[in-house]
Amino acid sequence: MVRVAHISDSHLGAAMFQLPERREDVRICFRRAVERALSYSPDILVHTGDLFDSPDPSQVDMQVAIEAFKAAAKKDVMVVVLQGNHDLAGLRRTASPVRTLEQAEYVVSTGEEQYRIVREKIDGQDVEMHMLSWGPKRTTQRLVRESRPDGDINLLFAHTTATNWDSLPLDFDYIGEGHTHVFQLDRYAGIGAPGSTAVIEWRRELGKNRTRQLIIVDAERDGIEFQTEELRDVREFVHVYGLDITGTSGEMANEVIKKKIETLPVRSNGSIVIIEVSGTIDSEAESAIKREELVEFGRKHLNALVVFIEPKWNVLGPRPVSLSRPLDVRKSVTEYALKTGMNQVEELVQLLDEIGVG
Ligand SMILES: [Mn+2]
Repeated sequence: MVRVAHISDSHLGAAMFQLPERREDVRICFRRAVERALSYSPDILVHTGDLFDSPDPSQVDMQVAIEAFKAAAKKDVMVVVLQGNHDLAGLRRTASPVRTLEQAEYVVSTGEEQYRIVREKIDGQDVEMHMLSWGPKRTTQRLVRESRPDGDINLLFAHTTATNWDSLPLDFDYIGEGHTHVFQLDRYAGIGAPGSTAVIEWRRELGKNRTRQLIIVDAERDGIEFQTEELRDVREFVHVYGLDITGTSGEMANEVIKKKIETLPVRSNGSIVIIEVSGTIDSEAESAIKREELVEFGRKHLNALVVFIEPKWNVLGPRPVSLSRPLDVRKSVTEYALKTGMNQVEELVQLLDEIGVG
């Protein structure tokens, strides 16, 4: 049996909302993910790219990666790391920090190439690993399409395959990819994406049914089995969505948001609170919304590290719209309605017909 532990997208160096605390959280999340992965005693630990948030990581982040992979080597775990779009500067024209780790023999990667095949004898089986780092979309798709594995156990690891899962080649026992930051696993097809090891960009990772997981793959000649373990962020996130301020005045909107903050549970110190506010208001109301004051109130009231109000509302109101044919009333009204995001355009046009304008 060959056991693979699959993680991805750690983005060491990333700091949400420019918070230094977050930079440290991301490191802790990565360390924990590797620790959890090693606790399953895998033969291979694969990180499918974006280990670093930038191609020029800090010394500290480099050291964090080195320590984690040294711990893996101590347990005789082979470490495979792909180069992601964040790890690479200008597509292989300059060295990737993953390449630096590879040259120091902490990890196995794709070197100067985008695609590389490595064969290993594990537990008496010929294991063929096809590794695919980040590259141009069409090249990536072609490399996936043309891959011809020929081992007892065949694995494809990609930062992204840039291919729909139902169009991926069937001759691999497991295809593991990264890049999406959200966990997804097709146990029957043998295709998985663990998601990131921390919350990096909350708009991608937070939300209903979105998780980040460690994927453990047990591959044998005659079949494959999976285990998963959720990788929870070390920081608590409170994510509020669906707060609607349609039709309120600015003052009322402030009240609505403040009330919502007051109903939120005060949790552990230092949580990150994100409140998405939606609806349609006029521009006067919008300019009366006191975002800074609300954020400050929320931070104190909830003992939060940060409160972020995401303005997802639409604004109605006077705005310059130039019309192509001002004398064509019907056309102008339709254009105006479309450009200002008015609802019920069709009804409006029908009404114009009925009253004989057009
Ligand atoms: Mn990424």
